Amino acid sequence: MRLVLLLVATGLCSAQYNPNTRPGRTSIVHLFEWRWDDIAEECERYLGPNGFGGVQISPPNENIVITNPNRPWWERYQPVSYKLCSRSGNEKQFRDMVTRCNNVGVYIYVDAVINHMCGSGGGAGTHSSCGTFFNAENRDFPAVPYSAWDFNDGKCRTGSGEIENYGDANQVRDCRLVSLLDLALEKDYVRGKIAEYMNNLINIGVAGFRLDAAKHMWPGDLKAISSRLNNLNTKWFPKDSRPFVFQEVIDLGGEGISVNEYFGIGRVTEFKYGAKLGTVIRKWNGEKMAYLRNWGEGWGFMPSDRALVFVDNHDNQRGHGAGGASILTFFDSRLYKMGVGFMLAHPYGFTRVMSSFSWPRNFVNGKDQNDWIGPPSNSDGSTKPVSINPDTTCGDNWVCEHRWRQIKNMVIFRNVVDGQPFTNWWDNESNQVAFGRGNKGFIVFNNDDWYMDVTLKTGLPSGTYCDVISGQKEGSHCTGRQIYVDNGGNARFQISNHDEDPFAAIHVNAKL
Ligand code: AAO
Repeated sequence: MRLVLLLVATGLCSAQYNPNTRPGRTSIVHLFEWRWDDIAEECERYLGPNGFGGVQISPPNENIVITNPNRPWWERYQPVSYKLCSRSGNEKQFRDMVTRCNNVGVYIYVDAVINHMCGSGGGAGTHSSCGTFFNAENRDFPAVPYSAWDFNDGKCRTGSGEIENYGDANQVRDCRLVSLLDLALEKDYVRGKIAEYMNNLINIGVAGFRLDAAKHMWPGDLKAISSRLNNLNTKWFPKDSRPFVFQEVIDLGGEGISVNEYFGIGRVTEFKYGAKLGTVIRKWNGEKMAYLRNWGEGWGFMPSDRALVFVDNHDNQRGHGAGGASILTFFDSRLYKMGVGFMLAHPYGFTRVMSSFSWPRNFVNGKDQNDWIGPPSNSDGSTKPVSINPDTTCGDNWVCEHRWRQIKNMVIFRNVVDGQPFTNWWDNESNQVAFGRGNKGFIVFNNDDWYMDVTLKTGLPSGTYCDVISGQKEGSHCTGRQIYVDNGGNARFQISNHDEDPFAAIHVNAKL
C-alpha cells in the first residue's frame, strides 16, 4: 500500500517536470516577441512538420506602454492587468494560436510574469497596451484588482525598497527587482488572482509556463500557487496532465539562493550551461572541447531531469540577466551553430532553442546602448509580421535561428536519438571531439585551428548517411556531404577548420 501511494505521489509530482510535448518531440523554441498570428502560421507551416515540440511565447498579458525609450522589448515584463492583450495580439488571436498550434502537435508555453506588476513610477495617465487604467504610484490596478495591500512594500527591509544584496534571500524575495512593484504572494487573495490568470490560460489550452523571476518568489508561495492550477485541457492532453513549469532562477553560485530550493515545483533554468558552453567553444580561460567529455552534472550542473537548458536567452543575448560576455548568440553565427548543435546532440536537460530579432548593437565602454530596442515594428509601434524569404529564412530583422538548416536539422537529430545513451566519445585532447547516441546518431566537431581527418567508431548501422549540417537528405540523395559507415560501424570524417560549419552530424533517418 505504501509503495502504491509513493508511486501515485511521484507520478503526480513528476508531471511538472514533463514538458507534455508529443512523443518524439524533444525541444521547444522561444519565438521572442512574435505576434500570435505569426506563431499560428509558424506552427502549421514549419514547427509541426520539422518536429518542434512547442513554443515559449512572450508574456501575453496587458503591460505598461513605455515611450522613453520608445517601446522597449522589456515593457512586456511590466504587467498592468491579466487581460490577454499585448503587442503580440488580443485574446481572440491568442485563442486562435493555441488551437492551431495544438492541432498540429506544437504546444504553447506562456512566459508568466507573476512576481510583480509594473515599475513604481507609472502614475495615472501612463498608457497600457489595452488602454486599461492603472496608477502604479498608488499601487492601484483596478482591472485585476490589486491595491496597496497586495504588495510587499511593508515587508521589504532595505532602505531603498529595492534588492540591494543578492546574498540576502529575504531581500531578493521581498524587495523590488529594478523598481518593479513586488506582489505579496503569501496572501491568499494574490495567490488566487494569479492562479485565476494561469488557469484561464490552461483552459484555453496552453501546456505550461516559464515562471519569470522565480528566484524573487518564495518556493512555498510558488508551491501553493501551482497546487491551485488545473489539469491541462483534455481536448488535447491526456486526462490528469499537469502543466509543465520551468522557473527562471539564475544561480551561477555564490549567492543566497540556490536552484535546488525550486525542484519541488518544476524544472529550473540552468544558467551555468550557456555560460560554460560559450567559454569552451570560444576557447577562453584555457577551456577545450575535450573537457566536454563529462558535460552535465559532471560540470556542477543540476540534475538533468530538473534542467531547462539553452545556449542564450532573450536577456543574456543582449547583456541583461546573467552569463556575461561568453554567451554565444546569432551575432557569432559560426560558433553559435556549433554550440546549439552540441546542446541538441547531448542528452543533458530539456532543450530550448532561441529565435531572436536583430538590432544594431552600439557598445560604449562595454555596454550596448541599444540593448532595449524592441521587435521590428511599424511607425505606430505595432510589431511587424514575420516575413519569410524564398530561401526559407526570415526578413525584416527577424533572425529565425530555428530556421537555420543546421539548427533545424539538429532539432530533428535530437528527436531521432531520444532515449539513446551517450556513447562512443572521442577527442584529440584538444578541440576535436565526437560522440554518439546509441545506434541512432553521431556528431563530430573540429573547433581546432587545423584540419581533421579521423576514422571513428560511430555505433551506427553500415550504410551511406547524409551529413545534416552541410546539407540534408532530400529524396534519395544528400544535398551536402555523404558519410560512409562500414560494417564495423566506423566512418572517416574529414572536416576543415575553414569549413562554413566545422562539424558534421548523421542519424538513422538521414540514411540513403
Ligand atoms: C526596466 C529597466 C529598469 C527599470 C524597470 C522598471 O531596465 O531600469 O527600473 O524597467 O521601470 C526585463 C529587463 C529589465 C526591465 C524589466 C522590466 O531585463 O531591464 O527593467 O524587464 O521592464 C535579475 C533577475 C531575473 C531577471 C534579470 C533581468 O533575477 O529574474 O534580472 N530576468 C527576468 C526576465 C527579464 C525581465 C525580468 C525578469 C523582470 O527574463 O527580461 O527584466 O520581469 C545577478 C543575479 C540575477 C539578476 C542579475 C541582473 O546576476 O544573480 O538574479 O537577474 O544579477 O540583475 C554575474 C553573476 C550573476 C549576476 C550577473 C549580473 O554573471 O554571476 O549572478 O553577473 O550582475
